[in-house]
Amino acid sequence: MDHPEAEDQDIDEAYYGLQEAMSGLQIRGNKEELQDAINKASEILMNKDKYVESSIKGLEEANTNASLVLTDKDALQSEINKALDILIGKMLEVRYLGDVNGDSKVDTSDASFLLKYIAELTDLSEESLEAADVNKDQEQDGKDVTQILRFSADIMDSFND
Ligand SMILES: [Ca+2]
Ligand SMILES: [Ca+2]
Repeated sequence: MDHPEAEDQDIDEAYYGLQEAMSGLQIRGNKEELQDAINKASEILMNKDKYVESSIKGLEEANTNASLVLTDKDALQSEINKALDILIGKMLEVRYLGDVNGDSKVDTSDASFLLKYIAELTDLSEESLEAADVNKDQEQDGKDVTQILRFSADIMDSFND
């Protein structure tokens, strides 16, 4: 123990080396989930017409941010998680055009919800009204019901045919 200080320094160096190695592990955070979410979000964004416009607001921005994190070699796991949370949150808000009752499907029950609204038997939320206006003429009427029924019966692939 002639040079106790030198020894301390060695320990310090070893400690910092370990810390660096550990942050190195952190840097190689798992990006698989993020990649999956980005793929799904990109698919939605490529088929914007299928969705209620206001429901995909903010998705593009969240997807762009997530993509930046994905390509950032130094991205920490915490940053990856944050980007993933935001992106998934935005995707949960996404709603199909024609999905009047908001159950993530477009089928005959959406047509009957809309019929009840037209007959003034029920009220619909702002978002449901936007989802109901499938031909985007700013009105919820029989034409939309017909299109939803045709869509449900697979007679049309999208509301833009
Ligand atoms: Ca539905
Ligand atoms: Ca309409």
